Amino acid sequence: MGGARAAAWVAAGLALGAGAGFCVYRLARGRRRSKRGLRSSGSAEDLTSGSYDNVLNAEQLQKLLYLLESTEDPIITERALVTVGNSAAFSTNQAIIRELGGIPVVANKINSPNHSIKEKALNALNNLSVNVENQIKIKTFISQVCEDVLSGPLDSAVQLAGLRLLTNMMVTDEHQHMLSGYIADLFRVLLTGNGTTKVQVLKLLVNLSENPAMTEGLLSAQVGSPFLSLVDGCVAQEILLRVLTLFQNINNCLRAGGRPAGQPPFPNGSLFSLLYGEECVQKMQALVYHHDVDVREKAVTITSKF
Ligand SMILES: *[C@@H]1O[C@H](CO)[C@@H](O)[C@H](O)[C@H]1NC(C)=O
Ligand SMILES: *[C@@H]1O[C@H](CO)[C@@H](O)[C@H](O)[C@H]1NC(C)=O
Ligand SMILES: *[C@@H]1O[C@H](CO)[C@@H](O)[C@H](O)[C@H]1NC(C)=O
Ligand SMILES: *[C@@H]1O[C@H](CO)[C@@H](O)[C@H](O)[C@H]1NC(C)=O
Ligand SMILES: CC(=O)N[C@H]1CO[C@H](CO)[C@@H](O)[C@@H]1O
Repeated sequence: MGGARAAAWVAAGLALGAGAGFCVYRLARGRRRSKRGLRSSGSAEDLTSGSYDNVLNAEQLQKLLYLLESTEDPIITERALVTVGNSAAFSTNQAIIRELGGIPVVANKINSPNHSIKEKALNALNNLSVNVENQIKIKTFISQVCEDVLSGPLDSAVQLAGLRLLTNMMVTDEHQHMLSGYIADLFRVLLTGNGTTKVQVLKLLVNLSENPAMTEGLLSAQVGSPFLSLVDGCVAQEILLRVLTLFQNINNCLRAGGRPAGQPPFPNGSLFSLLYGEECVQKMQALVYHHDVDVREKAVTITSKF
């Protein structure tokens, strides 16, 4: 029995508690021993170590999902979510988990008040989301993920996990419109978050900016003048380059839409008024002399089209 299978059996055994479960647990450990030699580790390490080989079959996945649905124990919930997440790194399992009705079971755990469980549920959904059909099921929960990401503690593991999930969900145009109501909030997290958070929000915004249907929503977002602090030579390259790409994509969409910059008028403090304002023009011209060649090239492309 592979480690992952053992882990699921152990999880099921823990949940069932009494006789049968215990036998399952013994079985799992016994097989493990015979395969890999004597090990002193018990069930807990097996489930959380991530060292097992991810070959749960449908029956075992079903047990795991049942466990997830029925247990009240936060530690078992967390471990079951991690095991589902690891299993979902494999495309066959992504389909099996969906077919077993597992996506809502996992997604319901993002309601947990326990941040550790919330994060593990988001991580598992993240792995499950690399599948078009799964995305259709997961999109039901997008608004809730947005609420969690945007109102949750800044730079927290939950926030990052949620941002990664949203990024995965938006790699095609299909579900992007669902973020329309949250764009100003995303910019707020962009401006207040630390470097890791900034990069993750920018991945998402850069993807949205490729979609002409999102251009107006992006340009009208009230971001405020602090946004311009990101258009600056001293900003880390991985952030600066993404900000420039965002600008470039918006430019391209505006031109492709046959709408000259300046139309329609967006209010003061909007992304539009900042990107196309005098201060930004000056900052962009300074970036033409930046030490990084990629930054220079993007700045040249952008300023040549002002
Ligand atoms: C949250 O869950 C973890 C295990 O996943 C547990 O250790 C912790 O005590 C839980 N916190 C609360 C407040 O229940
Ligand atoms: C998700 O999949 C990746 C591999 O694609 C794996 O490294 C990770 O541990 C998996 N699990 C979770 C919970 O994210
Ligand atoms: C951002 O904050 C998180 C959580 O405190 C931390 O793990 C991460 O390393 C921080 N990133 C940077 C670039 O400081
Ligand atoms: C925008 O703000 C500037 C000052 O920052 C002000 O001079 C200008 O009148 C404002 N424009 C509008 C349309 O409110
Ligand atoms: C970072 C990221 O997810 N980028 C994606 C943005 O969207 C395009 C398709 O429009 C993908 O190819 C990228 O991988």
